[in-house]
Amino acid sequence: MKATLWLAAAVAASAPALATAQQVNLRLVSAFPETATYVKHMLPWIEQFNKEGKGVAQINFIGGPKAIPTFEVGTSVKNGVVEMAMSTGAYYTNLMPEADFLKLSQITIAEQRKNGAYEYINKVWNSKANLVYLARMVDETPFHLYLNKKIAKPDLTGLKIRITPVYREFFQALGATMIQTPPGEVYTALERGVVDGYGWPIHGIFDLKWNEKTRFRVDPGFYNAEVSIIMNLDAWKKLTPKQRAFVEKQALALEARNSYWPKLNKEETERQTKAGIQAIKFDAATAKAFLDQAYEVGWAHAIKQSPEHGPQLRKLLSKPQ
Ligand code: 173
Repeated sequence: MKATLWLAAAVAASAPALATAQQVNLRLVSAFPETATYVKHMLPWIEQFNKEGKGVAQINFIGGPKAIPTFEVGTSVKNGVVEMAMSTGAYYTNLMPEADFLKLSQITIAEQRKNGAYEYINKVWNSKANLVYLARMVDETPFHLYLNKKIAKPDLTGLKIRITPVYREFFQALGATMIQTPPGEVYTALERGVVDGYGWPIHGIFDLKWNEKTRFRVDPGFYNAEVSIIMNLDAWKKLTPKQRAFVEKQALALEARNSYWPKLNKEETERQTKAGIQAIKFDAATAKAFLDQAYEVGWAHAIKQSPEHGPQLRKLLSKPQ
């Protein structure tokens, strides 16, 4: 809370949200540390946004969790402390449980825009959290369980695992003891032996040097990592039609960069092998049961948390049968 208040004062002094009627300045924070792959991926997009948006709209990148702590980013955008953020829904489930459902999507954001999912997501994000869901900038990326102790089957009894809401129901079903931390605290938790492992996507474990403290990766991966740009709804409504069209165009341009992820994921898998991280692989039947269980517990929890939107989102986000 203190950090948020400090930032509120600092940003209020720095740049007014509405500079002129023609050009709007949008302050953006990242829920991920500044050394994360996601920030590296986003910065060239902001550069392009600002180059093409002269006289229309500009993004002012404020920084990462040092400015606003990871799990407070959603509230800060909801309340308009900043206009925009790059975050995953798991970090703002305090606003609405639906935030974390997007990890269960089995179709790409391009397909979600075609089948009505994107529109539905926006209805929920608008009405429940005062947010606009602008662009999904990470897609087609599985999560994995990384471990320092070997397991022979999907049983995490007696193991302490670092989680976020992404993994909670699944790892709990596998018997784990769980500790929630933001990304910025994973290294220390591993170093001190506070945890025996952690959940994270297939990419990015080198960004914060977790490879130094990681011995195993469990295959297969599960779900579909979601990282998106969200925006304060009031700030969105204040945009002129021209500004809105520009922001929408840039949102699509960011999503058009998503072909990057499958390529990176292949490289990162090889990099992990070279770094001595051993894959723990289950036989085909066990792997299938592992994946089925991940989605079953994920959707069961979603529908329990949101009887209104859970079933609809399940239909819209799942692979057509
Ligand atoms: O912190 C996390 O493990 C997490 O929830 C997440 C979600 C999407 C991308 C990367 C991490």
